[in-house]
Amino acid sequence: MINIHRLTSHLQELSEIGRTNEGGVNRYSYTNEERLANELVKKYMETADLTVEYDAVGNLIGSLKGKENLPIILLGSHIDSVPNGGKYDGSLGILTAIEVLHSLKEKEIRLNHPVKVIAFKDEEGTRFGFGMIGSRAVAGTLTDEDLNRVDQQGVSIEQAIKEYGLEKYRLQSAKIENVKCYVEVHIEQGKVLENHDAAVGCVTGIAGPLWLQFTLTGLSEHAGATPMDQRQDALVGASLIIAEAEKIASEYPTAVATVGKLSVKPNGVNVIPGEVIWTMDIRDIDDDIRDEVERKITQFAEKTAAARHIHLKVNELQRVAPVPCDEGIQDVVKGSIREIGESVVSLSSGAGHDGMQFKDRFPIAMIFVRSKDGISHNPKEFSSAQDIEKAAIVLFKTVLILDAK
Ligand code: HGY
Ligand code: MN
Ligand code: MN
Repeated sequence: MINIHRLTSHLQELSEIGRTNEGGVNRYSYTNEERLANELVKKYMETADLTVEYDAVGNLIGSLKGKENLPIILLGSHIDSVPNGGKYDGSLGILTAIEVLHSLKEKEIRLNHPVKVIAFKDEEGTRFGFGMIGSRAVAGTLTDEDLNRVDQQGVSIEQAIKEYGLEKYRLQSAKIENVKCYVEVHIEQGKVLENHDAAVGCVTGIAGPLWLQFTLTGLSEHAGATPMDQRQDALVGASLIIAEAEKIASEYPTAVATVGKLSVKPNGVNVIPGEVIWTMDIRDIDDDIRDEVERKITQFAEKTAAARHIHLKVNELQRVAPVPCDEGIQDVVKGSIREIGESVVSLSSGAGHDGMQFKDRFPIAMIFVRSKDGISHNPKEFSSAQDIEKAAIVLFKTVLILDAK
């Protein structure tokens, strides 16, 4: 039904762009690596007879006309990465969608609905601390203010778009109207499918990531000459807050809280840290619980800062609502999984995905592929060709069924 050799060789070829010496991938938005990756994926799209273009924020879009002028079936994922990420995260979804359309073309199956495959810009948020730029633009929710976010070199998203050779002022032109649904294939990035010995899974909903930035400002002083009871040590304060955050999140079965980035100033062996900045990624499939975890952590942070005469500032980097997957399309996915003789495992996604940006605009669904040992955001990320082939066939069947509706 699909050409798994073509799909896996494309995956391998794409993984060489931005490859790290640990075998991971560094591909950040609006960089040269990401441009090369887009150009390679553009070639795959053209070989599949898709009409290819870049939109105002640099989403790479492959379009296929339908027999009739019906609402669009959207497929896609992302090709940007986290630092030293894995080669399947995002890339697998894009290449699988292209492979399905390529196979339909080879079988001379013409769909009724038009289809668009989109490589969304900056799903991860690695460079600007603000993710899903491309899918926000397609949803029509990306604002000029969002484009003021800056990377660690102080380059704003707007500047990066300009330097990339795109015109930011056509922002609204990126919005895609008249969409029937969005379906994405993605690696699970967790252990549920593996624990159920299942190759593929049907996603029920996507947990919402809340990203906060904490800044604690104390006083840099001499490490040797300052008595322990007269310090305003920002790093000790941060350590207490971070340890408490882990305890708070652990009180809830599906909540998670992660500190992924932390910087210390002035960062000298013999200097009491005067300033510590860190990010906190808080998630839950239920946003009331996520908000409760956020409240408890920030209240503890305020108490700790006050007790140590340290100044606390908390900035919100992004707050994405959890999103349910469409029940009807889930049924189509589950039926397709059964048709290939696989057991149906339904699961929620702890990881965020572009489809969240389409909440309340059009229905979304996701098909998960088993991740070996549940590892992701790591060069060890792996999904087998057999499992990938099954997911691609499930997508192939799902597209045909949705197209017939
Ligand atoms: O952060 C996430 O959940 C996704 O990998 N962007
Ligand atoms: Mn990711
Ligand atoms: Mn991803």
